Amino acid sequence: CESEKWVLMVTAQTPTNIAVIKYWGKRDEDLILPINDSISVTLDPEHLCTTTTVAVSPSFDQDRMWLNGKEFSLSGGRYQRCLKEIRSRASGFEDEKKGVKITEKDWENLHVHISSYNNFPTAAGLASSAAGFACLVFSLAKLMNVKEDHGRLSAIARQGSGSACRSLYGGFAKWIMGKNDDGSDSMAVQLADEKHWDDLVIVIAVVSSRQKETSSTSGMRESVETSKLIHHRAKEVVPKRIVEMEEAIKNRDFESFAHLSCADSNQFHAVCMDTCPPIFYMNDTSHRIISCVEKWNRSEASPQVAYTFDAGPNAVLIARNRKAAALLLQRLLFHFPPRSDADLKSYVIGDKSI
Ligand code: 2P0
Repeated sequence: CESEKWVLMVTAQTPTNIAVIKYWGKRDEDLILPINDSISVTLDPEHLCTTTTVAVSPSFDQDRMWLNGKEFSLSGGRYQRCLKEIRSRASGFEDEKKGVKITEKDWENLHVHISSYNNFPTAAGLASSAAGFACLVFSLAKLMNVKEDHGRLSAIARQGSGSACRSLYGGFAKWIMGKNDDGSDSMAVQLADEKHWDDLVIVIAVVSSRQKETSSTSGMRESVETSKLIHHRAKEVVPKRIVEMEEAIKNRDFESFAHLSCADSNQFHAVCMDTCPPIFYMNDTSHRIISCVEKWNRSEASPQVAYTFDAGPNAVLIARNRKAAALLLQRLLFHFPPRSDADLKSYVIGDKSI
């Protein structure tokens, strides 16, 4: 490095994604290799996204990270693995005007500072490692001039958090579980871009902002160890659903999309119940939302809204179009009247136009 006075910076923004065919269960905990494929929809960047700035300078004496302005330890294995994978693929960089020259070898001794912000309250129970790791890997790859495609980068983000690999893409993404023991073929691909099915409106109803009692990582470990249903699901059910869901997305077939999303969410929660001891992510309000949507869908000629619940009680509701979304909000406000202004703010609308 010719000069000691420079700082190079890259900023990137990555939205979170919501699985409609769920990832639950690993076959390798260290490499984060799943037992089944999964499919997700990525939210608009304006909502539930992470913005990360990464910087490198010869004057930095160690790798450091800040999350929402607070320093955060980078010592965890998942962060270390992502940093190592990106560093090992770094290329040289030169900017004559700025007097910056970094050779491939220099990256081994240069340290990074990482600052990451979520545009949603971390306490809202929606904090997602998916957007965080996807953004970290993408911004570091840009900073270090890594010449890999999105698929390879997704395989690195996967080692931070499984669901993160799907957030490298907008629109719809599929995480292919892969067959190799080293994880080299376990990566995400884009099924359709964000323009393909832009009628859909995603409404997130925050049922509880409390931190979940069982983390996804330990929950899925316990399911793999104790549930019989999870193995039947991974082998017999999900492979067929993946094919059907890809077809539904390709054809913008909302009826099949809604049927598959709801069924898959319900089976994922059935697996949680089949775990010993059972894991309860949904609560009574979640169940009431399901009943409300099911009843409404059955009263119409075809479904208006799909629901899906992750490892928590919050409802992710996917309306077939803006009209259905407006009716959905009316119904939610009628059945679950807000008790305060704070409650009203909890209706997060995943579409800037409504
Ligand atoms: C998913 N979830 O497909 C599923 C559905 C929750 C329910 O991915 O251990 O935070 O970091 O790989 O990705 C949550 O699990 O777990 C998750 P790790 P992750 O979105």
